[in-house]
Amino acid sequence: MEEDTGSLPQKNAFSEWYNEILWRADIMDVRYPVKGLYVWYPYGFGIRKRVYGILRDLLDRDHEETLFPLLIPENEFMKEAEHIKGFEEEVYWVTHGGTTPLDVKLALRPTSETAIYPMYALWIRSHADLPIKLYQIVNTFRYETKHTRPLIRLREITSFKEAHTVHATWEEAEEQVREALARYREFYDLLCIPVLISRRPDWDKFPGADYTMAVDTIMPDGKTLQIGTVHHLGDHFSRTFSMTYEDANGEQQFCQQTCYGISERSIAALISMHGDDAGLFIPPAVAPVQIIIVPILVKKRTDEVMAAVAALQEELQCAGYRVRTDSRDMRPGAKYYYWEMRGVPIRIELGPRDLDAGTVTVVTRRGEKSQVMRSDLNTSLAAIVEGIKEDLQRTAAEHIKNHLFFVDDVSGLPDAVGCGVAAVFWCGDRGCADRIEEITSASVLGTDVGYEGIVVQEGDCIICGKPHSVVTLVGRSY
Ligand code: 5CA
Ligand code: ZN
Repeated sequence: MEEDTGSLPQKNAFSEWYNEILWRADIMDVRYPVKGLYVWYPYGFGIRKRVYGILRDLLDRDHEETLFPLLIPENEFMKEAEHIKGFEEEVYWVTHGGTTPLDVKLALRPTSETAIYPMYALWIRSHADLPIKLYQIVNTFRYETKHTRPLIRLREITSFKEAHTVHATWEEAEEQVREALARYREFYDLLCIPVLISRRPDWDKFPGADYTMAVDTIMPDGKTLQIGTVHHLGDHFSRTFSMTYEDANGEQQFCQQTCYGISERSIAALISMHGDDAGLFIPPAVAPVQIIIVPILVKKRTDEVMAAVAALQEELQCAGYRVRTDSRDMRPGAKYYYWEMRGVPIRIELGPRDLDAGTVTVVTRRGEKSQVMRSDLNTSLAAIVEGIKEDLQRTAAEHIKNHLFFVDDVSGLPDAVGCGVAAVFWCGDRGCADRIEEITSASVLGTDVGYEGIVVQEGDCIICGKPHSVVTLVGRSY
């Protein structure tokens, strides 16, 4: 790993901060010699492991995990017209096996509809086989032409969680969309990341979907990041892949489907939302190291302190914490700096003075310091962990509140969108949306907005004045 030299740019220079923290905090090495492909450092992968552990737990309640092949034959990939059109510029093709040209070209999956649905067609016979709710966590490939960025816009998405469900009726699929959104909300709650949910305009929906619901958050620079999507696929794919079931009356019906995905953008959001000028701040639930113990050593009493530190580490481990001791031969201050950069939520210092007083010194990543009786440590730590979670949630909620503006006059639109996200009334007309996008150089993100701060109501379209227009979000997005 790299030597720490110089300091982290301030977080308000977000783009520089983001690029630097990725290597300073051992998340990603961006020097891999293929554009859009990056390498996880083990520490970053440790965060990923816990974040995806939470996602798995949430889905495993009523989904099953599976694994489909990476390669998709051209003939399957080319079946669904809209889907092809949406992805044709982004697909990597495998054309040769060694020096032999392949009879059928193979696509590296950009997403797995066309890998999974031909198999679903074989599996589904009757209504008794439904619903199906499967997911996989895999790598997918997209030849992105927009500016690539680690964790945000990748050409190999390493951590693509995609769920694919099949239902008997359109309404049941719609219910699944709602459930998936609720599950995503729960996921991001656990990561202390507030989200804005909205229905993407028709021209921005997933290729082959009836409609797309998107989960966005607001990054430190006020730009939005789409950190999840849930698509109602209707029967678009089931018609092309002949996915039918026999209903209770013995008639063949087309299946109704949904799919929904989350990528390592969830980790980009985690890093960006909670980090500060000193580095990362990882919520305890997903921190690879939750507690770092730093022994304060004074020559004469080194052995005594080290013995107490070993006992403490053992005790905390037994209590279920992910804990490490930093016994490197370095100044304590340098160790503090090191672990703050990596976002460890709790530091415990233990030195001769603590020994004498029967205490330890607990310092949160926010810098709150307390002297805790060794005998009360377990109870105190539980409260401190809870306090950290609340702190992160509160700070993140503030951030969203401070970057979301109600705008009812066109003249206020550019400024609002320059700082964050604007909520405006929009009639649903494409021409008015184009005008909004022209004025702001931003995008209409969507309607049917789900965010507690927005009491959805009707008003006059900000462009044409048409009454009974609905709230829509406008923002610059990554
Ligand atoms: N098949 C559907 C649902 S699984 C699908 O592919 N939807 S998607 O295209 O919207 O992708 C799902 C999520 O993956 C997006 O919401 C976004 O958060 C993330 N994502 C999409 N493209 C990239 C990319 N190039 N790099 C990182 N994350 C991405
Ligand atoms: Zn209008």
